[in-house]
Amino acid sequence: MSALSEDDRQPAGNRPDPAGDERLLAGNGPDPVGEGPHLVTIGESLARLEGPAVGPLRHARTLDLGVAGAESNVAIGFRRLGGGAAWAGRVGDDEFGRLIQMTLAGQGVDVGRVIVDPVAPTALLIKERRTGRLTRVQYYRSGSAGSRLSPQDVPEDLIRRARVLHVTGITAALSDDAHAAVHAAVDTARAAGVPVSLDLNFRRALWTPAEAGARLRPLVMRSDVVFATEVEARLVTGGADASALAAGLAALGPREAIVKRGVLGAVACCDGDLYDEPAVPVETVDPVGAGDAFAAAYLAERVLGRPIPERLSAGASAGAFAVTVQGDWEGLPSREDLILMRATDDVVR
Ligand code: KDG
Repeated sequence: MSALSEDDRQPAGNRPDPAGDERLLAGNGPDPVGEGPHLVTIGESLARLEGPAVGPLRHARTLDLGVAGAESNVAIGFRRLGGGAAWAGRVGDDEFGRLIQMTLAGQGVDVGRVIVDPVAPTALLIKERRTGRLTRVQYYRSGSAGSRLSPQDVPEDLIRRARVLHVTGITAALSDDAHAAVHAAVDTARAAGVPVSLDLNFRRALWTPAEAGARLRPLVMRSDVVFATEVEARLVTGGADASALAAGLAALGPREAIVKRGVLGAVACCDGDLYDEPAVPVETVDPVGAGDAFAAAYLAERVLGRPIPERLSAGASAGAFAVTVQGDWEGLPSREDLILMRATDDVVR
């Protein structure tokens, strides 16, 4: 079952048009004039500080400054694959807020709907790569500008014209207002026939499993595409293994439920059919951002109407690229990169 038949359910304004798809495939071109971004996402982005090398942070003499944020990572990943993407959120009236806007704009993401909060600061995330495969994260985000996101901040007009709305459980965990903003964005998308994509993205530092389960389950029920790890899937459904969990998620409503399994790949339950996608073996430098990379590539292929196996394959390749590079989004692939990942010989270009 392809997204083309999915799109048959949508109002005419949201159906793919061949010219738009050409522009998407061309990659890195300007956003389609007058169409608005294909993907709209809303959430909190943070300034990111991390040591330059693997090891305890207390021994780092310097810290690298960058940008983090699950939703903005997806926007960048989708943009690198050629789609137009917009990120909406709140940042503080400070240097970190300006860094976030500048970085996303530099990656071609539409930041025209970002709100600069005059009172609250931009949030901060500190990353410690303890080993190549284990990263510890600490937040300084309580009371941040991003956590003050509210339903009034939702860019309804952009969402109505989009091909997909992407939201995550992180934003739903930040505050009651931010949770309401996620639902308001979903309301707008559903009313306009725009597919809703949800990554559960459970963060232990933000809420308990019970709280997360209670708030994420209704969001799953209102989504068309859901991404989760096995642990996250168990917050809202049951199942003996990843396939059963994917089926359990799909039984809550989404037509496409994807359970990501790290080095074991991913399984998906889409319109009742099960799919198994192996991971692409690579050397992991920093695992953070792999899930966002997967979602970005899956959604980029979905918007193009590609069949499920191609969406999953692109997601696995993008996830592999993400973990080979330090940083949450810096390693995200272009279309050309995606093809190279599947090359069987060493490639020099
Ligand atoms: O998925 C990666 C994100 O987790 C990271 O970029 C930062 O949004 C973030 C968070 O809250 O952990």
